[in-house]
Amino acid sequence: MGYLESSTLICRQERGVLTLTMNRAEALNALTSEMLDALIAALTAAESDDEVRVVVLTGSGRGFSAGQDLGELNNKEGQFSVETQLRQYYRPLIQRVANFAKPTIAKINGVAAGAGAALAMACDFKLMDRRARFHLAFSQMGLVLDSGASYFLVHALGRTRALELAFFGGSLSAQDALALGLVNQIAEPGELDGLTDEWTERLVLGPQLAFRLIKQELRQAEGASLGEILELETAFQIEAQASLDHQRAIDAFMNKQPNPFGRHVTPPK
Ligand code: LHQ
Repeated sequence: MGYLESSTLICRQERGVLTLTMNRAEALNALTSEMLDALIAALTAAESDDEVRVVVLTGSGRGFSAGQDLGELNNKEGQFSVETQLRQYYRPLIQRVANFAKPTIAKINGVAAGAGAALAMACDFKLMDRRARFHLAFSQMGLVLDSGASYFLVHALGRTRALELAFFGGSLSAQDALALGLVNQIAEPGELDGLTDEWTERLVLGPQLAFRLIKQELRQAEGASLGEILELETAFQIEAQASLDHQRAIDAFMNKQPNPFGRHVTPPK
């Protein structure tokens, strides 16, 4: 299946991996409504496309995304308002990414600021170039957290750390983001492509049904009671146990063959 190209979003599909590259390098991929529309459209199409097993989100040039395009937002001639931007674009986009049925990777090649940082945090896995930074300067602009940033920060860090970062955080290095648990792994300069390929290969090989259901379990677990989660786990385990993927893994185990989904090891940090 082909993906509509927009000059502000490059869509490349290869061996089960759809890579979405935000493409306004001259503005550090600051998000315009055209780009936000293109992102939502591409993700909507990818969700029901069987040939897509993993989505990678990244930026062209030296930035991941500098967040909302401040020129567009403050263009008094235009019809943009904070409310329209948040309701019409960011809310559906962040929901779409956080609830996406397949694994997603934020390949953080450069600075991720404001809503650009929130967009990266909404992805399942975050791989970051050592020179990239999160720029969480919402309060520095006299603004509050938005685009899900308060949700992602408090769940990743707890209230005390989240408050500190949101009030005074400013710029956060990749090293600090790793130490705080905001990203999975850091790549040395020039090695982010290779690292991303390693992750996508493992995800493409893996059990797609189990991945989808595990994602839902963990999302639900963020807000549900233990009783509700035990019920959900039971329903999902019945479904997973009946899958061909489980049958293949069991057959391999019984016959002392290698696991069909490849190595199951935690990558070194
Ligand atoms: C930009 C931007 C940008 C336009 C760099 N817009 N052009 C969402 C929705 C609705 C309501 C309100 O809130 C939100 C949340 C948000 O996302 S608000 C926006 C949050 N983002 C920011 O506040 C980041 C603003 N940018 C910066 O502080 C710096 O550019 C950073 C620290 C990201 C990078 O600094 P440098 O590496 O020194 O690059 P630079 O500042 O020279 O930027 C390069 C170019 O990109 C420059 O254009 P120019 O024509 O002068 O070369 C910037 O104007 C442009 N750019 N961010 N958000």
